[in-house]
Amino acid sequence: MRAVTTSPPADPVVDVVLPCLNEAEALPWVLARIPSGWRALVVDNGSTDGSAELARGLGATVVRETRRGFGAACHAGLTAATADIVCFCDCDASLDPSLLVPFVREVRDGAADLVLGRRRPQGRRAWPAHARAGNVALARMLRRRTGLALHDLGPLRAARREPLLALGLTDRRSGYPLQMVVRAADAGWRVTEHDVPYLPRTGVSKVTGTWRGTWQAVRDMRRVLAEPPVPSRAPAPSPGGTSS
Ligand SMILES: Nc1nc2c(ncn2[C@@H]2O[C@H](COP(=O)(O)OP(=O)(O)OP(=O)(O)O)[C@@H](O)[C@H]2O)c(=O)[nH]1
Ligand SMILES: [Mg+2]
Repeated sequence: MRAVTTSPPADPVVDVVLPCLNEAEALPWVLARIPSGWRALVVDNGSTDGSAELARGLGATVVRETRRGFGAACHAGLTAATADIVCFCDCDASLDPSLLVPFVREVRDGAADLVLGRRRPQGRRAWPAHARAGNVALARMLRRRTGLALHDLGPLRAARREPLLALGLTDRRSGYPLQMVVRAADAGWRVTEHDVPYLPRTGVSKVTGTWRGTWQAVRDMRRVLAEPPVPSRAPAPSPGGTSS
């Protein structure tokens, strides 16, 4: 495996937010796939397995977030980012961050405002059946709520930093990725979706592999879908209506 021992770029063109809770096993694989010139922002959410030290040693910038929750970690990364374009990727080696290169190009070229990866599971272990079924139902509700022809709420995504901050996202748990899409749609962003391979995660499953995690995620998502449209401080980053 390619070792990443360079220091983080001082003036990154892209920041990649990597929410991380005990992902020491996966970190070398993930960080080796960050495109050169981009900065890996590993948001350590209270890991006890040495993830933070390992990430730093592999050349990533480590942000600490003491409040638990996927959304808390993602939002801490977004707040710490400085690049014009910010990407998100899980830190469990289920998704290859190098696949973000065309996503970033699409945002930079002004062809889309938010680009999402539609997870295509590689093998049965990648996505438990109950999680897959839940995702299908959720995508249906999302299409009804936003009018966007989306099929997944994948964690691999890219958008411009300042408009993302202006969405004023408030969810700090599993509803964060859904709230991002709903508010972007309400603000008239063009949201696109592209297939990405979804690999069996490395390390211990925390959400979709457990009933408790799945149940909490469903509750968080329901709450977000029930929110009335929020008058947005975030106009579409570039001219144009929504498409997919
Ligand atoms: N679940 C969870 N994940 C967090 C948290 N903070 C950071 N993360 C990271 O967020 C990413 C997504 O979480 P995962 O546990 O992979 O969630 P998932 O992909 O839905 O389900 P599994 O891969 O089956 O656990 C991983 O990189 C986690 O390490 C947190 O408080 N809870
Ligand atoms: Mg995962």
